Amino acid sequence: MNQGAGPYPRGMVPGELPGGQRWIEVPVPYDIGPVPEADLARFRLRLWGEVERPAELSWEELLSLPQAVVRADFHCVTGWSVPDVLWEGVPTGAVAELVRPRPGVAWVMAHGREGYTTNLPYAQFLDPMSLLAHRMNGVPLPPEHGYPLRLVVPSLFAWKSAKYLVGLEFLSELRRGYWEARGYHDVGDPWRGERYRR
Ligand SMILES: Nc1nc2c(c(=O)[nH]1)N[C@H]1C(S)=C(S)[C@@H](COP(=O)(O)O)O[C@H]1N2
Ligand SMILES: [Mo]
Repeated sequence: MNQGAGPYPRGMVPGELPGGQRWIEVPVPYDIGPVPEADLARFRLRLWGEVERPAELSWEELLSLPQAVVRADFHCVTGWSVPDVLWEGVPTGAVAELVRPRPGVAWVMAHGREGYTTNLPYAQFLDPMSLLAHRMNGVPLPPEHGYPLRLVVPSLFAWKSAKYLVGLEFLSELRRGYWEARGYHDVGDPWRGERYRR
């Protein structure tokens, strides 16, 4: 099962199902509110917090950053997993290079346009599979899956993949996002069964 090397099993072998999960074909949209309107001309991604160079990126500036393609299984804490989702966008490492997080950064808070937030460890934010996706399965992100931009962190449960992404806040101390404040796990590694806090 967990075939990752070292003390922290990554479990990123495609087609392997974490415990307690079952396969379904397409992701079920989950939202805390109505799908927010989006206007690319007015789009801004704010990058702030414990960073050397805070930034605010327009849509064009975002697209001018390095681009990557990731194929990964998508695991939802409610028990479904979708195999082989194709995501295209900016690798999170390119974002970090741009803003230069300070040495003490340990967490990232992702902000969605409708007010959704989720915290994740900086290490998982920086996972080579993590990206700021603007395309899903070969087309622009469908509205209900986060148009125009979403954070995608395949190494963690799907609630960490914030849709309608408008902000990334770099933190040295733990602060909890929407579901984490309601008892969900601060890390959320599906391969470790990190669903809720004890
Ligand atoms: N902005 C925003 N992002 C969000 C959510 C949300 O309500 N708002 N729900 C999360 C939850 S709980 C899950 S399981 C996944 C579901 O992704 P999907 O809607 O693309 O299937 O999105 C996550 N990202
Ligand atoms: Mo969820």
